[in-house]
Amino acid sequence: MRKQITFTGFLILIFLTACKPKPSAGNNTIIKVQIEKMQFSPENLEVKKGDTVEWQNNDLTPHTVTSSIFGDSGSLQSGESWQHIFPETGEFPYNCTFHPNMKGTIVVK
Ligand SMILES: [Cu+2]
Repeated sequence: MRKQITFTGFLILIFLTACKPKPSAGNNTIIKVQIEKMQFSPENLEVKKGDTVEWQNNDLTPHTVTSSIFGDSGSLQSGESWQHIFPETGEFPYNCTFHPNMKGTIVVK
């Protein structure tokens, strides 16, 4: 009898573990920044905590999305895109390493 209860408990535990939602830093909202004509558009973007920002390079030349705070996309070729999730509030400036005058800021509220 005791053995059976333990086995039932074991099955319940497996069931609960399988049903547990997977932890995720993001909230599945994606906001796009277009890279066009040597500019980030919009240059200043306000998003909510947990949002994902996706940069899309619509220029023919490669660009980067580079920040000392949140990371570096590496070289984005024409048509390529890069995503980053912003789990914390704050102001996050970035630029393009190939064109230092290309600048943008993500404000996370
Ligand atoms: Cu650039």
